[in-house]
Amino acid sequence: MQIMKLALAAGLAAMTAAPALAADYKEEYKISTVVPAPFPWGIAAETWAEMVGERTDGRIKMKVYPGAQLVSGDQTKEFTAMRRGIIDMAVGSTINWSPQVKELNLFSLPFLMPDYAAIDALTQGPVGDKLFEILSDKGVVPLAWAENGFREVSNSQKPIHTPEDLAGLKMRVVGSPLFNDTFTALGANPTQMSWADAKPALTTGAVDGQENPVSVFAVAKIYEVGQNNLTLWHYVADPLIFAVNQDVWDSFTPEDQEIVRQAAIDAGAKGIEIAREGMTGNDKSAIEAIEAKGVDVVELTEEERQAFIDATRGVYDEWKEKIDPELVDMAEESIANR
Ligand code: X2X
Repeated sequence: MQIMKLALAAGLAAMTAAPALAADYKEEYKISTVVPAPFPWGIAAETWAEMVGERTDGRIKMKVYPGAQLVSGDQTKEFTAMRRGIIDMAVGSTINWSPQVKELNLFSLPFLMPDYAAIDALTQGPVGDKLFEILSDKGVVPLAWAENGFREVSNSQKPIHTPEDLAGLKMRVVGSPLFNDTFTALGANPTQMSWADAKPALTTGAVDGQENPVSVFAVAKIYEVGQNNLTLWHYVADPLIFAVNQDVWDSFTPEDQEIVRQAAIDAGAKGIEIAREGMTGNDKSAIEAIEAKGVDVVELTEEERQAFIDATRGVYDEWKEKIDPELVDMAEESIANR
């Protein structure tokens, strides 16, 4: 009898603990991204969802909705939608959230980050902490970083070695007026457009060129729509941020919050690794694969790159003021000490 009572008590305790809490959870949590797997960005988001599913024994089910479809394809509305709870979570580019979070324009300051170590010095240092504080004050819970990548410039007209080569080219850009200013300073003719509209515009020749990481250029097969010139100028890079709407976050138990956070960190690390694959040191296979598609890939000399830095210096100074001079100082210091 005593044993039965104990067994019954233990059974009741087991029944009330996990399932009662899980009952408050939604059937599905929607993660917004712009691109799906096999883009590194989509893989990062998928990995997050998988890890959370496994580590919570299915208590939290997350699903990736690519193409910014939860905001009708307008990627610059993603942050607002997440803040308002129209979408639950996102793995989003700093570029796409910069219209609402001006400090995220930091990563789009032309030629701020010379190499991958510089990106890491920002996201993994005091600048990253500060940006997460700013996001937290805006009703979302930032968890971890991943990476879209260094954005390189392509076009259908000619190899680009100097700012003069960009003169008059119609360029598709996205996200922030900072991009308009940068390309205007270089003599190009920039036009803002979503990712959904970009490939059609390249296909019809409505625009001559675009800028995106090599991984996006390759997976989206941008070389198939006449973009046979690609210049590796590393002018900006867009990290990705994993974040969750505040109310959704608050609805999770502390234990599950920890799982969701750690999974974002782990998925982010994997995403960064994939985003950089074939891009560095002895392994340039990602770039060689593009060359094999008939793309003329230009790597700028230090001198050539300097000409672009000089031509965009005024834009950098002007936007440093707009973004937050102290934050940009902190970023410059983190990069100098990397
Ligand atoms: O639209 C783009 O260029 C993309 C896919 O890189 C972003 O979402 C910033």
